Amino acid sequence: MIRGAVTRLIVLAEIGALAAAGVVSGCGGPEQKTAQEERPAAAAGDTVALYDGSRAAFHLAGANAGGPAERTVAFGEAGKGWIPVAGDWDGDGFDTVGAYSPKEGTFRLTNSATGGEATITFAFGSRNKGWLPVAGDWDGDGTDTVGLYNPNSSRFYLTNRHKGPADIQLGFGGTKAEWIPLAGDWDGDGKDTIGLFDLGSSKFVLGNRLEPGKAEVQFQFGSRKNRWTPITGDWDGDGEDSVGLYDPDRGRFSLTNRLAGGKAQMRFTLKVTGRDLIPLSGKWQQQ
Ligand SMILES: [Ca+2]
Ligand SMILES: [Ca+2]
Ligand SMILES: [Ca+2]
Ligand SMILES: [Ca+2]
Repeated sequence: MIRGAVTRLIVLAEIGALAAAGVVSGCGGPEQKTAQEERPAAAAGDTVALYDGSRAAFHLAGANAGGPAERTVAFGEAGKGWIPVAGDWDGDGFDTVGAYSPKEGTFRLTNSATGGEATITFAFGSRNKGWLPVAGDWDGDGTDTVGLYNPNSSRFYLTNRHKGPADIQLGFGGTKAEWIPLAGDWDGDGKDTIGLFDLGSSKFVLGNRLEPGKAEVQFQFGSRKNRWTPITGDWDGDGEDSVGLYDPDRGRFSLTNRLAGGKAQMRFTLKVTGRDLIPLSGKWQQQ
């Protein structure tokens, strides 16, 4: 499931705190791994993707490991400034893509793993106000829906249907930081909630209830110098979402399975060419 809504405005640099470790592996056992075994296994949980808005192309990773994208899905129109989203819009267990046009205030979503025409289109939010999309299963019914975050008021507007108006509204985080909105199931109770990432401090601030108030989980992951782009997902498939960062200069993802600071557990580059790539994540249907 997705969730890191992201803007092109985000300029990012480098995390000094992350060690040069790739996927964490156990201590070396006696057996030698064959080349076959060393290939990344099909992912148990969510994997990353990169959206190229100039080509309206979503490049989906088959595993959270270095290499080329497993599949490229064409969806939407190129060069429109759309922001990508992903979610399980029909509750079949797999995430598919979508996009939000801040200019039009319109979501376009597809249930097809191969993209194509939008299955669901609806207006939501204010036009031209710079609102940012999120997606999640707010009511825990197994189907993801969308939401919007207004950076000017630090307010979320979430809907449980594939249309507006919002069923849930809440203020979260205040307006003093450069927040990027997030969503995920941080506590594994089957319901997604919201969170924020502060670009200026590389701090994640997450809530487990869709109510205004104090964040239950706060931690710094990555370096405050970097301004990398946040993403969220259940990388290990244990039912709880955690976070990650994307470094657009090096095209590198740094993911963790914990809601805490420290070293990334997975660090890899998804080999995709293109400029202004926006990261996202989901449980993609394997080919
Ligand atoms: Ca689906
Ligand atoms: Ca739902
Ligand atoms: Ca939850
Ligand atoms: Ca997890």
